[in-house]
Amino acid sequence: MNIVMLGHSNAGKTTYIAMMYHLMRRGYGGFKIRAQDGALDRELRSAADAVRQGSYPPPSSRREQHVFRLSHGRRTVADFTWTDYRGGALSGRTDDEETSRVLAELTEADGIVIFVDAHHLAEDARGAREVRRLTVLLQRAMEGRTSRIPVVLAYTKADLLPPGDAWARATAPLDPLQRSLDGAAMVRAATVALSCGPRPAGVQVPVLWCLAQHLNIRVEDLEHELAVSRSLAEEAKNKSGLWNSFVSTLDGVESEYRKWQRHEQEAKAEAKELAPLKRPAKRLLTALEKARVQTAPPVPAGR
Ligand SMILES: Nc1nc2c(ncn2[C@@H]2O[C@H](COP(=O)(O)OP(=O)(O)O)[C@@H](O)[C@H]2O)c(=O)[nH]1
Ligand SMILES: [Mg+2]
Repeated sequence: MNIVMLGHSNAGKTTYIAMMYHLMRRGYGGFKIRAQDGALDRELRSAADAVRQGSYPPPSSRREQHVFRLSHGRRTVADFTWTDYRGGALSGRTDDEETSRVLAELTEADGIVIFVDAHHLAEDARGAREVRRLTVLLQRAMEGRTSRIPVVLAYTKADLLPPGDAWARATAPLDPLQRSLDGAAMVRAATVALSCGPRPAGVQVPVLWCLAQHLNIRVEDLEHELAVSRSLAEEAKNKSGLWNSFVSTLDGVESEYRKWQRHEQEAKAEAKELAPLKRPAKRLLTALEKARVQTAPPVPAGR
């Protein structure tokens, strides 16, 4: 599975990965995340140590893709990639090719985390213009989706926002995006306020929301597949019984029956593998909902 992280440069993406890794390496709700690659493990841990002391990573413009492993207890749940997408598609000077590339990436992703700099949005009127392009791109990508997807809208640098109406200024430009995410049939949306620094908050929500929802969606799809193949197998069997009285050769019908039976067996085997994770994933989503509400930006009146 692939989670795509999308946001303008300086939004806090690199910082987030380091902090997320630091916290998820210790675990949350029984789930843990580890990099199998030792060099990546060391790099992220030392970056996180620095961030926790208030020293942020230097800017970089590499397109990065990290491979992580999610586990629950001693069970490996899944390997996933975390893509730091920083194509020029978010800037005003973009061409059609770059736009199609980011649209394809978003359409194929299994989870999307959108990073917006809350402090910049609250303090600088230019921020609103910058996120408009993000909104349009995301709306287009969501229109093209045929399968369900978790999407997190993460407001970064929440620690820098003063009390008062700063949150209303920061969130107002993203109101159209928030509304369309909430209303999109294929999207399971969450909004979170993030602080990465000496006092981290909300950090586990983006990554775990994506992973737990993805697991949940897979379990639900499997249950549906199982029910469908079971009833089609049954139907094919009945049909063969009926045909039996008319024709003597039933090979074609029987193979139809066997085909659906095989589908059923396959779905059953995968469902059995996922079964022990069903409850932990549900519990995790409940815990995340609480963590999210505790850190969520105050919702402006009238929304
Ligand atoms: N106060 C505060 N500053 C942050 C936070 N996250 C990032 N920053 C600042 O934002 C800058 C850019 O962050 P970075 O992770 O490199 O952004 P990227 O370009 O999206 O990867 C950092 O150098 C920090 O100064 C945060 O949670 N709190
Ligand atoms: Mg970066």
